[in-house]
Amino acid sequence: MALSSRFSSKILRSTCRLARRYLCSSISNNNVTFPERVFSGIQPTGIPHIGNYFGAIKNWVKLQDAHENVMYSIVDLHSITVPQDPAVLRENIMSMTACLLACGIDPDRGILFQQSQVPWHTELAWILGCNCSLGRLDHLPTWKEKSAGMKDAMLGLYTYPVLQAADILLYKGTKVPVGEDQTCHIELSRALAKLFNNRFGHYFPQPEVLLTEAPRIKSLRHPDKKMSKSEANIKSRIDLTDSPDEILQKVKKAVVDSQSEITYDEEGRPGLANLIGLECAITQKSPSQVCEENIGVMLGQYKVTLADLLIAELTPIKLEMERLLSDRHHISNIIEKGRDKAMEIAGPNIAEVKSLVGFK
Ligand code: AQP
Repeated sequence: MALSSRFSSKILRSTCRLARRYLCSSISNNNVTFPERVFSGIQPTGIPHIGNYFGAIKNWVKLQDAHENVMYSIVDLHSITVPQDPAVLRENIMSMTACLLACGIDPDRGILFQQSQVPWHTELAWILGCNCSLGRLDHLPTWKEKSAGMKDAMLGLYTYPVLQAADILLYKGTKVPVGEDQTCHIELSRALAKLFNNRFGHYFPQPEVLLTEAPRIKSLRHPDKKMSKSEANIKSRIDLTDSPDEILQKVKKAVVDSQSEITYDEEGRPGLANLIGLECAITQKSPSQVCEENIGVMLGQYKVTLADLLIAELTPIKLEMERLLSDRHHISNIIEKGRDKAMEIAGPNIAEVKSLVGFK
């Protein structure tokens, strides 16, 4: 009898707990609308190139005007999914911060912070990872591409999309500006948010992709591949710190076909299409407009005009970056303030997540 009454009161308690959880989740389902928050990140794996700039950073600056809550993270935890030299990584974090500031990211209007300084990204990644089947990660193209040439690919490289989901969800990010190649990762973030919500109560928003309009900038040496910080050949990319002469030389040497007139054909003439895409990214013209304006212009001459446009766009950024990097103390202060602001949002969120999971 005593046993059965203890048993029934235990059932009653757990039923109440379930009912409370259900009521809470249904209240949040019905009444909680998630405030809009834009979240994105960039890896400190080197000096940003014009692909990062036109594909992401320039758009981030615009988003500051259009949205009230924006958060941009220097995602150093992601960068160690491939080996990094500690001294170089330290330097890259400084230069990436300077670069974002020089491009126009304003730490007073949004939050600019270093991912590893907020310890809860990895904590939430673990919690989300415990709800994520291997099958969800196996097919992701970035994993397939990056691990393809590796003898022993590392676990971090495989699970980094889960960390990316944690980055966004830790702040209840609702809008994620990314290039098309990243959309499957945001899909994963949505799936992991849903799995968590179904199991523990409606807590996370479903983050949405904010597709960047800018084209994928291709390598200047291999126009079939995207421009990348980690490509060994520095002639394959134009870094934001390149001098005017370096820019001119790299554009002049960009791989194109042997025809000399200016026409736009992404598949047939990928090298030239990439260069025209760059002009469009700077001037907001359409490829057909660029071709019309360049009837009768020879390719060599077109390359020089494009280099001039790039030099005019990038030189003020380079100079501002140099100015900022001459006062490292100021940059460290900005990183510290960013951490504090990020922790103010992330702290209560991770506490609630832990409570929902049953850690407290
Ligand atoms: N070539 C590109 N064209 C357009 N957008 C690009 N992005 C990167 N390359 C191009 C966009 O830049 C943002 C930050 O990227 P990231 O540094 O976090 O990682 P990534 O995409 O892997 O860039 P990299 O340069 O290729 O770095 P590594 O070599 O370290 O992997 C993202 O929004 C990305 O879409």
